[in-house]
Amino acid sequence: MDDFSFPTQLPAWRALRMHAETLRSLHLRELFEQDERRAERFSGETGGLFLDYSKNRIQLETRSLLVQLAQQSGLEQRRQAMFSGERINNTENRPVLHVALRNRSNTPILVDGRDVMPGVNAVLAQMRSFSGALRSGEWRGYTGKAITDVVNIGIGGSDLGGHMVCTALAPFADGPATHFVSNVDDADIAQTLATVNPETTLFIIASKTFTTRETMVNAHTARDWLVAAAGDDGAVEKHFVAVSTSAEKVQAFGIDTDNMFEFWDWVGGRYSLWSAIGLPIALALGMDRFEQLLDGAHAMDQHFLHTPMEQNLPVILGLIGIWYRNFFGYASHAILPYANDLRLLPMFLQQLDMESNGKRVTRAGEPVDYPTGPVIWGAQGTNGQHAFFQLLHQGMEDISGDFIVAKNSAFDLGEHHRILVANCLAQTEALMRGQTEEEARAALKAEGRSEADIDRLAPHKVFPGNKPSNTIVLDELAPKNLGALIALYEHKVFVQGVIWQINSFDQWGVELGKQLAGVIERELTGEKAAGHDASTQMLIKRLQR
Ligand code: G6Q
Repeated sequence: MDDFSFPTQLPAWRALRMHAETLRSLHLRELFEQDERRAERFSGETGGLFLDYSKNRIQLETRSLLVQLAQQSGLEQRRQAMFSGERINNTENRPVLHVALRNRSNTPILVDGRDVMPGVNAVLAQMRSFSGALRSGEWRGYTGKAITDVVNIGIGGSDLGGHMVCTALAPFADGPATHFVSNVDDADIAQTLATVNPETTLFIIASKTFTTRETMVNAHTARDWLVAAAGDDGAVEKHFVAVSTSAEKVQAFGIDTDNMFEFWDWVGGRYSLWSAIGLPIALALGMDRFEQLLDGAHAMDQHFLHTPMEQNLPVILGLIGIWYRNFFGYASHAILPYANDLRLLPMFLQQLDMESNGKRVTRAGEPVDYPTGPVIWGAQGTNGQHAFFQLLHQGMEDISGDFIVAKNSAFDLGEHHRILVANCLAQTEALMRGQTEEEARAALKAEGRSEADIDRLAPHKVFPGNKPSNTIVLDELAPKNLGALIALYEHKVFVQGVIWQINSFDQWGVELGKQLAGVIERELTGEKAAGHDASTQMLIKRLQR
């Protein structure tokens, strides 16, 4: 399986390089003019998601060459390897099985000859019974009151997914209010604790390892706060639960393992919202809706597994990303949800994509000589239009984007939703078409400007256009299609990692800073600082208290 040839040596890569030359000079306007069936040729649908990728700098030949690249890269085999529990995370020697967490068909998935599904199902059952008890008021705090607020304490993968989904599905929430504390900055926990009541608050300590410094410090602060209010630590068992792979560490912290939700080392942090890390989602929305989220992701998994590549949406999105990154030199990709409740999606996808594919050696450890993961960033529309869209339209960077919009709104207040949708479509069209100097002049003339004004202003009103985007349309923003949307991106990232021949499932880059922080933390308390560069040394001195 692991015979590493660089993608740049594959025949399809060479063919794509030549093909890119013919497309470089073609404007998207021309591509639309040349083919009146372009929109239908370059769009597809699955699981309540419609993808229009026709506003990309591609032709039919591009798609078929990109699919050949995927085939020559061994995508089918590696996809099979992931779904069947092989240890594809080779540097940590682990399988990668977030797909097992939402394997609603319940077919066995074996790791070392043992089916993981009974364990997955047992934790789902535990989540169902706990969320039922808490939401119904049967589970009570230390003074006998029902729980009204849930504070999730976790960071990175143990924070972003749950936080994003709870925000995205807020209109469906009918349980306790959820809060997310992640930053070690005391401003985060202090401001959250100021809004909740110890008698009615449940803390979820979410940490795969149960050693993450930020999470442990926040967890201890929360525990002290509760114990101070309750008068003794007997209250802890009613107000603290843990989600972790380590029963010993959970116990050492003082949380009863009866109140612990297990997950497994084959779930990567940034892929873990489908596990008990999703407990805040189940508490806020109910277990039925959490399972709808899983259903949507499972449907996307099946689509990814079984659909021919040319119609396979995660494959297509991944390949288009490769096309711009490696053949046109685009360095960044924007995530632009036209749905206010999806405002945390750019941040979530930033971790998913950048932590997975921000790599510089192949799975075998050989340095790559081609660009890998792009910078992922973005914000919700229409807000972004009034902030950074200027650079998308007229700046010197080439940036591709994904626009995500729902057909229906959960609120349906008058004209709001129509205006939102109109802006989304207008932006993709404007980015694609641009505005020629001739058009700019005609528009100025129509405004009644003088010839001198027209000469002066026209250059500023030229938009080059030819800026590519994908548009993803959801029927509505609901648990099932949100599950499908997240899984779509997970598999897109997987596809790209396979083509770049990197390990998308480790994150060694996070470690170096962690180690150094431990040393500096001691030095800030007064221990003599040594072995730093002059800049760091000076700053330690300045920040010592
Ligand atoms: C995700 C990363 C990282 C991780 C956090 C929290 O893929 O590994 O973001 O989730 O560092 O780790 P713990 O869950 O172990 O506290």
